[in-house]
Amino acid sequence: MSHINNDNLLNVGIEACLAASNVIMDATSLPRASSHKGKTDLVTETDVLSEKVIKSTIRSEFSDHSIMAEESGKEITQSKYLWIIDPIDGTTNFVHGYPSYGISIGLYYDNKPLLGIVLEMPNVKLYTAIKGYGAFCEGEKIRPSSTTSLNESLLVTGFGYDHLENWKRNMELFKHFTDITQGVRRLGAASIDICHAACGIVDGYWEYDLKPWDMAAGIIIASESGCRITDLNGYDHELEGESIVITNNLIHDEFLAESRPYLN
Ligand code: LIP
Repeated sequence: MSHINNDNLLNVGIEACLAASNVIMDATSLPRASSHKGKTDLVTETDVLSEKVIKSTIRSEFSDHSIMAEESGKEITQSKYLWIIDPIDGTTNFVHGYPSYGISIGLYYDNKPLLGIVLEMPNVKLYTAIKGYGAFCEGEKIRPSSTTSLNESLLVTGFGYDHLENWKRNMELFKHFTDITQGVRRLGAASIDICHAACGIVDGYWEYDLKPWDMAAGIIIASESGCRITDLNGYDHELEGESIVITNNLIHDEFLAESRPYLN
């Protein structure tokens, strides 16, 4: 299987993202009816339509590629290319009109991260990265912050829909880090939170129980900007792993040390 030009792959991904963003922006002036996938896990017709537009744009160029998408699931082929799609990350925010949601499209080749695209909305900002070529926001190269200690840091986290052991454990972490930092935010869209760490708006992010589509693109953008990424135990992060920690690297060891007493 021949390698496809990375710029071509990125351009098709961006085209898919922008087409879906039109669907989402058009929907913001309409009532946002939602149905429940779980107690607090919402889905809207706009999530489904955004996903259809992204998949048809990708399929029109790469009909044989594999796709994993939040609403329609997996379509695995022989291809080594796997597109991992979240059509609206931060759906709860979108439903309520809270201004932090976006589109996340990651591409993996042979199970390794290749490129990532996150479109932050409604204040539109496009984050992109190709493995080995750095990370960009609106075409400008991005770097993480240079904050060196937790007591000077602003962090962000999130809470999953299943209010079980990890959710309770994260409430304890939230309390502890709120106590020893300049603050912890909970904004509701992992892909946006991760891009904010990648460009230095926050100094670190952590979360339990994310789905691959919440973080696949963000992970590539954050690692290409120079962030450090592990799980909460300090081990290499895995897309199907239980937890993720992304920092500017300078506060990472202190963050892990402060987390340790709260981990199972
Ligand atoms: C959301 C994530 C968020 C997490 C939520 C949910 P969704 O994704 O972006 O970080 O805290 O539980 O998983 O469901 O809006 O695509």
